[in-house]
Amino acid sequence: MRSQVVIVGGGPSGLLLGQLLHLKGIDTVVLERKTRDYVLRRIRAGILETGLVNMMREAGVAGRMEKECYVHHGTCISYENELFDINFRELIGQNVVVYGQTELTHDLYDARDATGGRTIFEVEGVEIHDADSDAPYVTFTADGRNQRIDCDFVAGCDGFHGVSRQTIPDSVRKEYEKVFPFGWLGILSETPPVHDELIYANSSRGFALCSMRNENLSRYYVQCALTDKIEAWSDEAFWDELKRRIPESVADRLVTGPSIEKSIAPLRSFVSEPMRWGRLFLCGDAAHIVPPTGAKGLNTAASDVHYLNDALVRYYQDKDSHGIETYSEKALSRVWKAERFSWATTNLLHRFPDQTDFDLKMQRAEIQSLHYHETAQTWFAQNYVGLPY
Ligand code: RFL
Ligand code: PHB
Repeated sequence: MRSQVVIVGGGPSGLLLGQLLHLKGIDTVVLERKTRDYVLRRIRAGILETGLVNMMREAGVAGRMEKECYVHHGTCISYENELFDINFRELIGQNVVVYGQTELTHDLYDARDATGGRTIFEVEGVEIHDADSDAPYVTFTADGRNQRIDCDFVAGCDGFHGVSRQTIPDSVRKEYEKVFPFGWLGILSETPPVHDELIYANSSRGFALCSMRNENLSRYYVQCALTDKIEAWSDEAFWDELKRRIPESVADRLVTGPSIEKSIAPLRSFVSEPMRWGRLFLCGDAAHIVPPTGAKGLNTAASDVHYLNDALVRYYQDKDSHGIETYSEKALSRVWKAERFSWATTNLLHRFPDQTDFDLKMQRAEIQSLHYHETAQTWFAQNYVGLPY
């Protein structure tokens, strides 16, 4: 088999790239380790930056999103009972939208089906060969057969646990990592959201987040210990803990109900450099991870897709390889800014096991600065809605 671009990973990065390339007449095959249902069952991101919304439009897959998304003009932060709003519209004239990653991935799979894009599910043993030559190829097993696809380029969109990053030799690759000493316990429940904007809460019992998917689907998180087991968290224990971490006025109107999904995610910051090795490009979680506090994971994956799509289109349409040569540098420049924002918001809003009284005073002062200083709010707003590509 032959394809111009082999995309390893059928998550949002791989699918969005495939769709954008298809519109420019560039042929792709997507290789996905899981089934489509499995990919669509993963509950992940909920907040999209304008840049990603615009890319969905450019890819011709924004129809349902335009109808069903919720525009948020700001977000709320709380510290114990103090609650304040950071109004993006007033500060910088921009917004974000609430539209689940599950829905976005669904739309991208539907579009891929409609355009006849080739996707091979349940592939095993993917290996990327000769990525540092002019003739790379990918081997894998699917339907019980060993298969090979020859290609011009490989896009490694296979997430943090994928094979693409590991294909880059240790002598070339450098990884930067910070593991936070806590996780997020998240639940999804068919209840109305407690507020019309998200609430990021810092409390003496730890961080909490009130988020949502639609008017009868809420997503809530509480900071938890890395040793916590999901079975030990009953729904009742979750709701009790959440109520204690958000302002009383908010807790009083919280509607609780049975969880329809419950999971624990560890928090880490991670970047692997470079993001290109010969004809292999890393995109999204394959190259970097952010703690979810800044809502940057999917959005940063999207900015990688933007740079890579641009590079490949210039290569095929204009025989110009400048975009390819500068992909890693351009993508990483934006990645590190998203890393910084996610790391800073994580430090600002969580309680750390070794935090001293001094550290707590610093955190408090920083939250007050965000509450009362327009410059601090503007910085937050610019980063939250997403820095320009
Ligand atoms: P994905 O989504 O992990 O997709 C990678 C795909 O590759 C497949 N794969 C392989 N396929 C073939 N061969 C192999 N060897 C393979 N190995 C893996 C996998 O099965 C999978 O289908 O990476 P991608 O596409 O780069 O997308 C990244 C986003 O999923 C991620 O950054 C976000 O979900 C992060 N994130 C958030 N991002 C935001 O921008 N806003 C948010 O509000 C937000 N909230 C979140 C989040 C992530 C969370 N968790 C659980 C980590 C909230 C949470 C709780
Ligand atoms: C979510 O709704 O899942 C969500 C929203 C904002 C975040 C992280 C996760 O910062």
